[in-house]
Amino acid sequence: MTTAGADISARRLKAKIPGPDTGIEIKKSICAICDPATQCGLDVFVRDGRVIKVEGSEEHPFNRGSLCAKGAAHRQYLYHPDRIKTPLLRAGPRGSGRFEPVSWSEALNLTAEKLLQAKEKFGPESVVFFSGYTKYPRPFLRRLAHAFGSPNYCTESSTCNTATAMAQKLLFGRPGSPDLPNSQCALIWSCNYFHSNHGQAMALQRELDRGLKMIVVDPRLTPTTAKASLHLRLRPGADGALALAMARVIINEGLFDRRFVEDHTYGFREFAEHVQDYTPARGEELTGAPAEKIILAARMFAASKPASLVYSASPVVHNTNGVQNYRAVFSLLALTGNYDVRGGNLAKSSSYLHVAAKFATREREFESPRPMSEMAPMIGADKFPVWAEIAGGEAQAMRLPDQLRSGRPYPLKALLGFGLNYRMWPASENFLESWNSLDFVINADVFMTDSCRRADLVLPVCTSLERAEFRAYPMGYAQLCQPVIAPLHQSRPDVDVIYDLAEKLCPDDPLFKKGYEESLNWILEPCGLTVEKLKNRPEGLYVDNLQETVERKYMEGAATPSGKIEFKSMILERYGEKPGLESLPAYHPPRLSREARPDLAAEYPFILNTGSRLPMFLHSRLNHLSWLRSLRPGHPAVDISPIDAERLGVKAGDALLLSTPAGSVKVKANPTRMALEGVAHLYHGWPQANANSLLAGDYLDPISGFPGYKSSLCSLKKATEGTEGTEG
Ligand SMILES: Nc1nc2c(c(=O)[nH]1)N[C@H]1C(S)=C(S)[C@@H](COP(=O)(O)OP(=O)(O)OC[C@H]3O[C@@H](n4cnc5c(=O)[nH]c(N)nc54)[C@H](O)[C@@H]3O)O[C@H]1N2
Ligand SMILES: Nc1nc2c(c(=O)[nH]1)N[C@H]1C(S)=C(S)[C@@H](COP(=O)(O)OP(=O)(O)OC[C@H]3O[C@@H](n4cnc5c(=O)[nH]c(N)nc54)[C@H](O)[C@@H]3O)O[C@H]1N2
Ligand SMILES: [Mo]
Repeated sequence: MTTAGADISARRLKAKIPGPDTGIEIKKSICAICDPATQCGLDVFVRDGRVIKVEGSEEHPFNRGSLCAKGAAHRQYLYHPDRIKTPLLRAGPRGSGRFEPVSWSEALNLTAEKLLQAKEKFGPESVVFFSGYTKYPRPFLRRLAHAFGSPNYCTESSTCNTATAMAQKLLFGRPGSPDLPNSQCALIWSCNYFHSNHGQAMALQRELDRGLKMIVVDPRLTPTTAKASLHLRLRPGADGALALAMARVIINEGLFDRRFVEDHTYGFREFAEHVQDYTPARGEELTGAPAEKIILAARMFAASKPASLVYSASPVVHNTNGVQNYRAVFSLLALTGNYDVRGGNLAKSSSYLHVAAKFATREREFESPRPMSEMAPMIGADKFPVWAEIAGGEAQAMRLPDQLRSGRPYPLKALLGFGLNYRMWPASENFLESWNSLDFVINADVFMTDSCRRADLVLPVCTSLERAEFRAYPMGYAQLCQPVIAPLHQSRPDVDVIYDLAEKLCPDDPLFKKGYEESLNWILEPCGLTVEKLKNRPEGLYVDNLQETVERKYMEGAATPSGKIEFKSMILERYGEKPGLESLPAYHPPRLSREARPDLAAEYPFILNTGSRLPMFLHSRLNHLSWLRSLRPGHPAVDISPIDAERLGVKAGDALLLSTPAGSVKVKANPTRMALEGVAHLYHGWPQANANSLLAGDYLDPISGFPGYKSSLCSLKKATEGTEGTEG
């Protein structure tokens, strides 16, 4: 090469331009830092087996070239010094943090030995299989648990999405998703895509540009509320009261779809009576949203045809009356005949990992090799029978601490976790303490987390850039990414660990015997995709032969006991109208609220609301990255309204002691107009200020078992030198 040529190449290298001269290659992958409805296509720039840059893939239909701050921090995530480098076996007392490296074969043999020992002595149900927020290994982990004979496969979905699906199942029999491109008006009930899902945010923005009207229900001011035609600003947890007040306007003003209600619903008369208590004035009193706005919103929603409901996996159901509240909200779709119609919410079946991608797979059959009836009752079946009946065959992990402590209805002896984060549980420290009754705890994670430090055996797994994983996208797109670099250190993909364990735990399982790729081929057979086809298109492909959208499937009978859409749930009728389990969507204020506990409200005058998404963090998994921390300096912080800050006499960055009856943490004040007066918003996932140490372990919704993360009571006091929270 000439000197000039070498000079140009050096400049091209510095600019990270791919080509033979620079040795930089672009490889296709996906960003699995978020999961799974939020995964962006990635162009990964690789040189000498090292990732030197990441960009969003232009051609990817989900993110169309864009990438959020989290994805852009990929290199720091991948190469972080806290990555677990080898399997580690505890070498001191549990929790001492002393470990010694062991080989993978030792680690897997020991895991199998301990799990089989527990099975032999206490039955297969004594082994718990858990997956944290990571979704891609789930069908394989669930099959492993059930093939082993344990009904105790559980996941982070004990706090996310399942309760929202349950609310819809009780009402419609089958969940649906908003069909925004054909909608005139979207009622966005607690969703802030602009912070939680930038791919969906771009899609929503396209519809707003087209002229979609948007009503947003949210306690805070957010980028979504800023774009709304109407914003209903309610107190957290008051959703049911607001929805019932809107339903009353729609019914009493005759704005409902009479034909649809008469022909296809059950319990309308009782529902219409039930809502009469919720006058607009009472709605205002119970929720804080002005009566005239409640009337306006109801009229606007009912008058727009078709109209859809954008809902979330979490905030509404993170309340102690969450499922009932969302049932009341979804009833608005039923009242207005906007269920399972174009432009309303279309009932769809999930293709893979809860994504309705319009192609058929055998995921369900794969993950359930044995009927639940052949196994012991799952964890939580005693306390949350509705969950056990309709949640889809996962154990309710929020009951794990109690069953560990009591050994009832049967003892639990071993826990195999993939990305288990103990701070996800309310009363997190109590959950940790309950591990004392376990003979063996294994946790597989990317990073050496505090949960790993409490385990007996730690397994290093790799990130999406180092593994092959299959993803489905709602636009009928599918992708099987391939590793763009070899797994770092001795880390391995979760699924490889699962398949190796299957060889030892259920050696006769016909699909495990065939391996991961053949299993995928089996799962994908109905839609004609094969691993080979997918490998040839690492950037992903549109699937042929998508299923046609069929509307009004309820005409042939809804998947409910009555065969109709149920304002009054026949499933819940069987539970004897117990408080919280009423067959009509009853409203109960949050169990810890001024309304329910006036005795506590004087000492704890603020509403505590935890976990509203911040664009640069994701639960517990990114707060150790300095690039992302620099985007919100001074964190962990509590967001409060400037009015409250003034009353408390604090400025941005001042220390505050945030206390509840369950615990206290020290945080910085962050006065912001986004926060509603009287509400303290705290992000979750921080070791130094764990939001979930502030809640009691039984602060759960009686239908779903979901924790009331979004509404309880707290106090805020300016902290002086030496003030300490109770959780480190
Ligand atoms: N207070 C409060 N608590 C909440 C919420 C809230 O709003 N407020 N939200 C709830 C909701 S909706 C959710 S979804 C949960 C999420 O709860 P968590 O499961 O706690 O989520 P993360 O912290 O993202 O991930 C857990 C672990 O997975 C590890 N991990 C990352 N990638 C992989 C991988 O590929 N394989 C394996 N094996 N491990 C991996 C991470 O390093 C991390 O240690 O939190 C719930 N908790
Ligand atoms: N950056 C980032 N993105 C994420 C995540 C993350 O941790 N970080 N987590 C992912 C996961 S697991 C989930 S489940 C989704 C959640 O996704 P979203 O639901 O879109 O996000 P949130 O910020 O949790 O909640 C949306 C809005 O609900 C409001 N809200 C809070 N409490 C209540 C309430 O009681 N009633 C009503 N009506 N509204 C309330 C909040 O003010 C917030 O603006 O985000 C996903 N995306
Ligand atoms: Mo979630």
